[in-house]
This record gives sequence, C-alpha cells and structure tokens, in this order.
Amino acid sequence: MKIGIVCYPTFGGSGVVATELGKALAENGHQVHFITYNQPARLDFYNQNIFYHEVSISTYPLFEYTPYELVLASKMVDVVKREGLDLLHVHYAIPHASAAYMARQILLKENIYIPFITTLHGTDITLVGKDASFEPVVTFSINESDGVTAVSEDLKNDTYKLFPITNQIRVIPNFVDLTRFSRQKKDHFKTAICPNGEKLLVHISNFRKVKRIEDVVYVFEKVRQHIKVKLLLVGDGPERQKIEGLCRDLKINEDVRFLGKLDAVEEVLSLADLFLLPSEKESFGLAALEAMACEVPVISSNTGGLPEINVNGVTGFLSNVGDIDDMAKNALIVLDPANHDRFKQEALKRAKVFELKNILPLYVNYYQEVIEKAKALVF
Ligand code: GMT
Repeated sequence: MKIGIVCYPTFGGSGVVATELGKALAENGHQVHFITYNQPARLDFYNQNIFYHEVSISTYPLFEYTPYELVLASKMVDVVKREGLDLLHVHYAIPHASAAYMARQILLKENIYIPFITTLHGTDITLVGKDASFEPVVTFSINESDGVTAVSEDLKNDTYKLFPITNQIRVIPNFVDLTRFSRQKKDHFKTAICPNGEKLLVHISNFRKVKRIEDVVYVFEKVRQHIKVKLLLVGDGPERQKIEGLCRDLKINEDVRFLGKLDAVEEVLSLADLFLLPSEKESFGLAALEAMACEVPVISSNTGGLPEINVNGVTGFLSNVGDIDDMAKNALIVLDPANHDRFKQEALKRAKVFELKNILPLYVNYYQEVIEKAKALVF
C-alpha cells in the first residue's frame, strides 16, 4: 500500500505514534509518505520506503494567522496525485481531519477518491476539540472520515459522549516497540545519579498543566520522607519554571533533576525504579506503556485510558486524580524490596500485550478494509 501520514512532527504522543507506525509500515514493505511541517522528531532512520513531504508555509502581510490548513490540504492533493497514494492517515483531528476532507473533495473533481482515516489521540477530543470554537468542524470531519480510530475504549466513549458522532469508531490501542524499549544494563549511570543506592523515580511529559507535574513533586516529597529517592523529570513545556520553583520551595531541588527533551528516553527508563503519571486527563498514556516495557512499574491517576494499560495492584497502582497521599502510599508499596521485582515483571508482561507486532496488523487490516470500501463506493 502507499500511505500518506499526516501528524504533528513533535515529541507529543500523537506524533510519536504516527511516526513509529510509519516506520513499522515501511519496514513491512509499504510505501509511507509523511506530510508534515517539519521532519518528525522520531523519524531518525533511513528506509527506502519512507518519503518526507514538507508543508512549507509562506506568510503574507495580510495574514495575521497563516492558514496552515489550506496549505496542508493543497500539499495532500499534490502528494496523492504525484505519488498515487491509496490512503491518507491523519493523526489528531485538528486540523488534519478537515484538511484531509478538503483534499478528498478537491481530488473528487478530478475523479480521484482518496479515502482518509482519522486517528483520535485525546486532547483533540477531550480538551481542544470539545471547545465550541472547534466543535462543529471536528464533528463534521470525524463523521466524514472513511475510517476513524481511537487509541483507547475510554477515548471512543468520550468521543460519542461529547460529539454527535454517527460514524463507527474502531479502537486500536497505541503500541510499543520492544526492540527499542527494553531494559538495558546501565549500572554506571545509575550509580552516578543515585550514588547512595537511592530509588529513582521518573516522570516524562510535555510539561503541560494537564500532566499535573506538581503532584509528581508532592508524591516524591512524601516518599522521600520514608526512603532514599531521587527524581528525574524528562521533557519540557509551559509548566517547567513553576515546577522548578516548587522544588526549590520544598527544598528538595538537590534530589530532583530536569533533563529537558531527550531522544533516548529508553536509556533513562532503564535506570528507573518507578514511573509517575498523575495526569488530569490521559487518553492512553504512551509514556507509561514505554516505561512498563522497560520493566518500570507505574503509579498513575485512574483517568481516561490509563486503567486499560496500568493494572491496579499488578503493574503498579491507580489513584483518583490529585490523591497524592494514596499515590505516595502506593509508591512505597511498589518500591518495597519484597514487592518490587514482582511489579517489574508484571509491568513487562502487560506491555507485551501492546507490542508493535500485535498492533500493526490491526492498522494494516483496517487500511485494507477502508480502501476496499472506498473502491466499492465510487467505482
Ligand atoms: O500527552 C499529550 O499532551 C500529548 C498528546 C498528543 O496528542 O500528542 O498525547 C495524547 O496522545 C497520546 C498518543 O496517542 C496518548 O498517549 C496521550 O495519552 C494523549 N494525551 C492526552 O490525552 C492528554
């Protein structure tokens, strides 16, 4: 198949999933065309089946806001025609689904029907999409998609709850590549960061409000009252400065390190003893799955799709959003030497359910289904 993938080329979960999916499809012999405004962050290897088409936006003094969606739709039209694509797969509804709809309508005038699949990732539904300023377009473009997937059952249910959706939504969960995300032996690094045998707690995110990073810090501070611990915070974003200030105020800054945006997160995860993800909302929680693949148990909130990955009392624990006392208590249970190995093994076992080789065929079969349906519809 020849597939066009549209995504945000950033470190955010939707871009990561789209890029990893494209890479896996290419390795399985499909031709993959990324259509984005920058080289995707995780597109870090060469494969003869991967092509990159840049959406370059030129500004004009009249435009206070450059109409990116129009440039993207035009680029999709161009790539579909030039490369003879079979399908467009857009990740994150806003504005990719409506741009794909526009491209499909333009191509229809030239007797080309390009089906498109929209994958919903979370905030495109639960935060941004449901806002009245976007809602009609989001509803319309989801209903007009030739196929729709959501990354968890919870996100599917939320989408039906929040929008008048008439289209079928298929759940295809996110996945992890276990050849990359597996625990590596990094004893020298661990000793450098935890010279006195401290346990290492890790959080990785885009440092947005929805991640509740202050809860990570408060949980860490509570655990620190009982056992020797260090905290690594990976990623960057709008909350970082506030969190740095909080660590200073709590006088724990000597035990907390901010690593910024990192490519090789699997190396940090290989040192970790516990992963913290206390988010307000989380449609899936890819970061937690990647941690579990590296044998790191997870303390998380019980929001969104997190209970579909993190099994309470088995791979870690789930608590109500904001219940830092419960999270700290659970962290101590997981880190107890009598329990830790069991939680680590269960985390890996659970991550294997979401292994790339199990999830990739779900996408490939769905692509074929949608392409066949589109052919029957038009010709
Ligand atoms: O977590 C974020 O804020 C980034 C966001 C995105 O769209 O890039 O992540 C969403 O998609 C990820 C991949 O499907 C999911 O693992 C995250 O749970 C989801 N984030 C939220 O729902 C807040």
